[in-house]
Amino acid sequence: MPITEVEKIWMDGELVDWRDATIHVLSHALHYGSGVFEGIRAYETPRGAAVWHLDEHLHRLARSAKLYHLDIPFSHEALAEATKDVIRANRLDACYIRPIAFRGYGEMGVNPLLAPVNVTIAVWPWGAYLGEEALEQGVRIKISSWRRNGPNSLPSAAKATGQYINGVLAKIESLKAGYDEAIMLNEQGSVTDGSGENVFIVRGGVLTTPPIQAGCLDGITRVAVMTLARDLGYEVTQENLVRTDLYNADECFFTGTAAEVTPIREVDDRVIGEGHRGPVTKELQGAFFAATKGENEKYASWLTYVNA
Ligand code: PPE
Repeated sequence: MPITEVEKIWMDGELVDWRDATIHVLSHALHYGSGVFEGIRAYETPRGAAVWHLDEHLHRLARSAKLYHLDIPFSHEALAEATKDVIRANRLDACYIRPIAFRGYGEMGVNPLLAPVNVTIAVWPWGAYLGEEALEQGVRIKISSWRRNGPNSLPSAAKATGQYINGVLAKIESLKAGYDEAIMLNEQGSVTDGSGENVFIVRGGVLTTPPIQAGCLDGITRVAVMTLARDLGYEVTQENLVRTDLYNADECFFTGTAAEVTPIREVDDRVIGEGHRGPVTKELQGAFFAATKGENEKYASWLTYVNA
């Protein structure tokens, strides 16, 4: 998806011009995938831009960094302020936010421990991840022939840049085969997640999503949607799923910061439910967007106002 350029990027404590936010080709992270990152969104609300679950995202960034012994030279509070600053500097009402902490320039070789750590936060307007029409019509997905990296190889508890090369394989395979997105199974054959989304099914009015131990990212949208669903009176369970659970579901959908709540209308050429967005998915999408836009006071604590 092409990037929409804005004016400023926060880089190691300063706001720099978009074009000046560059790094050296011998940066450690480029060669060894030694970075940790987040994907966050800010939404337009009647009180201006508000960041969705900012603290949770920064906590997950810290957990990812801990796994790789990467010391982020900025506090949680400093990164939260920087996020608000860069949104204000670019005068954006709604945007995607990409903080990344990575091993920079100065050392070569796999050992990352002596390389400097750089931190940047970029923001830009980013529409619907899988296309605007996907939010209503749903997407067609393929179960990938590539297995998801497991807890003792590249642990999905961390959101590290190098780990995404696993999802890149699955995504390419699905696109070349004519689908919109992939879902990966783990080595045991249980469903994990998409290349950039968690997955839910609806069966007889009950929502089920794989447990994070299956090998999916501990998605922040996943947790928010579980809460929204329970608050709407739905039973929600976390259970291992096999591919036929997806084929036979009444409804199926993705969640993610970028993907938001995206219906899945086909899995491996099997039509799910009526072949378009189902009623439970629609209701959850409505609840999700109402919360992101600050229209539901119950979830006010999920938003951090940029101009508070
Ligand atoms: N699984 C994966 C593998 C994943 O990358 C994401 C986020 C999720 C699940 C959902 O997590 P959360 O955003 O916390 O609800 N993917 C991010 C990056 C996508 C990209 O293409 O880059 C995102 O949605 O920001």
